[in-house]
Amino acid sequence: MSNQELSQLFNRIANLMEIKGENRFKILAYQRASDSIKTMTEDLAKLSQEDLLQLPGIGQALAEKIVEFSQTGRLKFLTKLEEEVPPTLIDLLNVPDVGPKKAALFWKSLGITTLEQLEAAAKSGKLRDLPGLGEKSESRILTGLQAQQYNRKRYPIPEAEGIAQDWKERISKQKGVTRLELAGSLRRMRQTIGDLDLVGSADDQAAVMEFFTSQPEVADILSRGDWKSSVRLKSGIQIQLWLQPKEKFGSLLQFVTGSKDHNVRLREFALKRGLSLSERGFVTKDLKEILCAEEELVYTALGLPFIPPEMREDRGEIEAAAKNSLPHVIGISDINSDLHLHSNWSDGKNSLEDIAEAALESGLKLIALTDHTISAPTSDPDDRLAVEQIPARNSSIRKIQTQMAGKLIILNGIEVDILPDGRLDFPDEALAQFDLVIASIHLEMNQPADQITQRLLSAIRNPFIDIIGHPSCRELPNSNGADLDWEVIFNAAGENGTILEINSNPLHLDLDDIRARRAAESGVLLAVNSDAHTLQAMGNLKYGVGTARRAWLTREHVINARKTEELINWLKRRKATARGR
Ligand code: DGT
Ligand code: CA
Repeated sequence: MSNQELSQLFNRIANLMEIKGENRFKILAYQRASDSIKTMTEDLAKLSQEDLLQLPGIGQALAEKIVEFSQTGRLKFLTKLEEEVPPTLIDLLNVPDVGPKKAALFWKSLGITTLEQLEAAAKSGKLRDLPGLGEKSESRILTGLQAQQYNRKRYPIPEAEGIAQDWKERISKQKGVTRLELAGSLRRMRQTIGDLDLVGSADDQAAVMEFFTSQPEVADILSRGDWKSSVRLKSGIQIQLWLQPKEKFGSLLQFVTGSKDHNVRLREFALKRGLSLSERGFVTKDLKEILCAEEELVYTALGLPFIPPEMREDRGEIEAAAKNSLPHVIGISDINSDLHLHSNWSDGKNSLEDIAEAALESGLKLIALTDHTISAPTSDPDDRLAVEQIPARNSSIRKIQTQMAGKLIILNGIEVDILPDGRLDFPDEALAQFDLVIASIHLEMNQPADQITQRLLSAIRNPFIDIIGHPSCRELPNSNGADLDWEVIFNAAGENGTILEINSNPLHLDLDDIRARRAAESGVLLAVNSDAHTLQAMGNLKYGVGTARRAWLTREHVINARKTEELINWLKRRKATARGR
């Protein structure tokens, strides 16, 4: 138990007491304690009750609670309070214009306990007639709620995936659970994840829901029912669990995988064919049910081929499926090369040997070792490769190429920096000796659109450059990256035959799905690379593949999903052109 946790706990108590309408002085005592604990330097968990009493603002009642919480991890007083006041009401206090009094009013007069219910009430005009409110106040609350939703934290895929897998395993082990799958944005491999969705089938749904909502990590139960429950964990992330009998599991999985827009379009498509579609199955015009135990059957019933989850964003996939012209998107097993890897010759953690072994083990046929050059902003200057070190690195690479001959093709590559003025930090003569050259921007990403577009264009037009690494330089979940004129970039990359990367680092996923699709439509060739600096990060390729699938890319569009001979011939032709200039 940290002081921070304790401070939050007292703040929570004060808020709940205020909503309940408790004595003002009692509330103030908790509020003050919460504030002062935040700034205390000694660890309160380690102090005895006597020592605690010496601290400013800590009286008998508070000292006892600190001791109880540090010894048991629980507080009976809070548990009781949470039975009296639904704890989800605290969320309402973050909405502009809503304080404890209004939260209490919404709860007591309209039965509102969650943000979702508050939004629904505001939308249907139910708040304006309450005492002390009005149309203006209602509209401010609605705007505030919508802004808040927009800002709600989103999680990088691996973090969300780790938590979801853990819960999937736990719930799967419960008695009578016959199916359990991850759905929602995680299954669609959206670039960031808002909340987690699990779907399943179980003999005793109520028992599984009881298990789900009573896990120790659960901070709040947002809703609870036999077929859908929603919780928020202490870490802040929310999880929804949806259950249906196994004969309806396919419909449920399809529905919860989403996206919402895809579902809306699919329902319209079904209606035109006389079928009403829901998460429970289809109903025909003469009220007969069609149940789908498997997800494929939902699409089959509509005369459609299966649509991969990553494509379900209402970006033309249903229309394409209806015409039987859905592209055959790439899968992870199509990726036979990784063209962006860092070793300990720059800021990577591993030796060339270890990387080669790991690549071989993961089934890759070809890798390019692409260490950073001198200007890359790694923390340590020793982590950058200078021109003078190239001969020594070349001979190390030759050694490993010989060792791996016949098993793994190893290309001697480099990742150069595109400097703020558009020049590269290695001269063309130095670049000419490499099998493969990536150029990337790492510094001064905030230049005006014109300038940074020109900067990237100079690299795209340089025949010694084969690939542009992480073209937008964005950092998820928040930054959008450089302000580039994308159409100009795509046209230039297409004309010059320069490859644009889909960087698979889950904090980049750059190009993103929409840009990658647009690039491919403009005739640009792409490469899905890991940009790994550790052996573990070599496994990130699956996230880049997820983005490529969301971008509707086929093997034709992705150079490292084509045969290795094709890749090598492509590079040979490019080098010949560069030398001929
Ligand atoms: P997220 O959580 O923001 O990353 O995105 P999703 O796609 O996981 O969305 P979420 O969690 O709000 O809902 C999960 C799925 O449930 C969604 O992908 C489709 C389905 N769904 C939710 N609400 C609706 C709705 O109003 N209509 C339809 N047709 N489907 C919905
Ligand atoms: Ca979700």
